Amino acid sequence: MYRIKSKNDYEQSYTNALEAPEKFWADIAENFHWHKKWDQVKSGNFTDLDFKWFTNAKLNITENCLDRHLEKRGDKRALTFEANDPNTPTTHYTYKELHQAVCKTANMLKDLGVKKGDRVCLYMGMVPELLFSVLACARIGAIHSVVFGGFSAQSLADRINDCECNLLITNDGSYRGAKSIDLKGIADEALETCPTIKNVLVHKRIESNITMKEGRDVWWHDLYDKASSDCPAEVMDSEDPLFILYTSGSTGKPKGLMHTTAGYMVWAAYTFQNVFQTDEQDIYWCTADIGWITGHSYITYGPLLNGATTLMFEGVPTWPDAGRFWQIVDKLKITHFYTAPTAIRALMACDEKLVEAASLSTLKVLGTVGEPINEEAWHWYDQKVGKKNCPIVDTWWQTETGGIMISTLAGIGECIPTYATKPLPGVKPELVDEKGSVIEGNDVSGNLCIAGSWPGQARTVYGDHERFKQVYFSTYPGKYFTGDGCYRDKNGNYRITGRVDDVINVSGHRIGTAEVEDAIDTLESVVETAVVGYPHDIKGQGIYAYVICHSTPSNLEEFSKQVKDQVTKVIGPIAKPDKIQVVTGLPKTRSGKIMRRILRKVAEGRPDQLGDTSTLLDPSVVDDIVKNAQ
Ligand code: 7RM
Repeated sequence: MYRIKSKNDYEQSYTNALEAPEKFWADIAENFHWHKKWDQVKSGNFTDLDFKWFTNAKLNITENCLDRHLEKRGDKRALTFEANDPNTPTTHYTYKELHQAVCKTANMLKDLGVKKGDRVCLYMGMVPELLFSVLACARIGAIHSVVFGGFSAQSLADRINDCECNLLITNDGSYRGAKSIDLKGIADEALETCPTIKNVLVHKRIESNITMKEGRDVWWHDLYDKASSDCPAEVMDSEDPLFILYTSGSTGKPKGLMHTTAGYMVWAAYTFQNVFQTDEQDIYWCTADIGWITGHSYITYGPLLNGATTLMFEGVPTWPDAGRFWQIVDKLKITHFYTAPTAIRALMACDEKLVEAASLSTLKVLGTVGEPINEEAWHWYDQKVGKKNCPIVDTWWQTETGGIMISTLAGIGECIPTYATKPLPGVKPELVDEKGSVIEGNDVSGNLCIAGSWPGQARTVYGDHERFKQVYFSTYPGKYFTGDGCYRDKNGNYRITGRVDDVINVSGHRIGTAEVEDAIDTLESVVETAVVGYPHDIKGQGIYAYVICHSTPSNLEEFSKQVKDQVTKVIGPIAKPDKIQVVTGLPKTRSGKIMRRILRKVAEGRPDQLGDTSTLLDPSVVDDIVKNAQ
């Protein structure tokens, strides 16, 4: 097996992975089921951007998630589903049952004409059928592209069109707390501009009045009940694409990061096992949505590859009340709980009695992901949830990295509030200064880069390898640039300080300032927009938009609502600006670049720290901005 058991063991593994990576990763890969083993463990580099792992090996990831466990764990619970409504009975699927469900789903996809290499878009609520669909795609070699159910019709259409999906799987609607989301209605709107979609497979979750388009739309239950539960796995090459997942960056539209089969599998499995340290009887719960990378790697693939029991929760932390998470922990005897700082901060702001009413005695390990955790939230999590008795793993990673890169290993490493601490074996973090020089030694800060390839790394931006190169490998040639700032303390522990580019992290969701600006600019009354992030007590960062209008709006409140509605329409509610300021000009340099530093300081409420503004074309715009700050 590949479980690290002690601090010494970690140090030894780290050294081995550094000094003899081929042997190190081959030994780990031996634990999986292969139709054919690799010719070479690792090849390529960060200059030619042709890195590959386990070349020419043949496998199917779902055989490793499911079939491989049937003999030893066939009757063990693989998946538990907790519905939005607390009165709905919890459902469980054993490994045998999940295997059958995935095979049936895979056969449905085949009946609809889906073939190896085809792209399938999944726009669904957090229901078991979403997880079945993800694995069904992998079973037959189709590439899944999951789009978070909170995105707008336009965002969905952009993602479908970018990778030319031919099947969309959706729900009639989904439940989220007291609300329901009209997924099929939004999908119908999106599909008006998606010529490549041939069929829509609709799983019924809510009883809503939707229209089924003749010849295009089919009901899940009509096909599922008839589908055979026998579906041999497609034999895939190690570097065949497994999935595409869109994420925002500094510029332009979201990028479709592409992950391939073998490297991703090994990384998801290895990092899950070592960071969380689950035992056979444990019950693991990650509260993310499968629409994000965390839900791919740590609800779906990581836990199942290790034969763990994974919980999927449909609802939200604050409904019917803000004790829901804690009630679920007690009810389902959760041992490992993995959530985002934003959820912790939101629950921390609610009545303490709700968390105190729960026993939480089954918990062994807590985790956080998605954004920097502040000291106060860390201690609340440690005391109120962990009862000072559970290690907290602060896991730093990205959509691009496929799995956890820097984190404490539960029960093995040191837990330091606000620190991700140490890199996983195979990860070489480097701090780099503005000029691109590596900053050696400890007690230093810089831009976080990773020096060489690791198995779980995204291989490209779908359909745009040049953009992949430009975004991640051109700032510091020969290194992968993460976009994050980082501090390394005197003992070599890493603390991620946040994005250093034009990406805002709102409640753990990545939002590009350019995307929000483009959305607002589509309003006819708007000339130009500049968007920045500012510190927000619950969300981590809020969105602040400075907008220049053709003529000053007569009703500012109404105008703000228009702006918010437009962003919701173009991107989705997660990108809605919190503050909107109408301005007459933006602080631009002589070369026409917006000086965002100034806008950030004003948004932060620190107009006293603007610094040097002498290079501005018209420094007087700053006075106006400061005077009318929100
Ligand atoms: C897993 C995920 C990635 C960005 C990343 C960081 C931030 C994630 C942490 C964190 C501080 C953490 N993927 N981030 N984890 N910052 N501490 N433990 O979130 O692609 O959606 O976002 O999230 O800025 O670059 S992601």
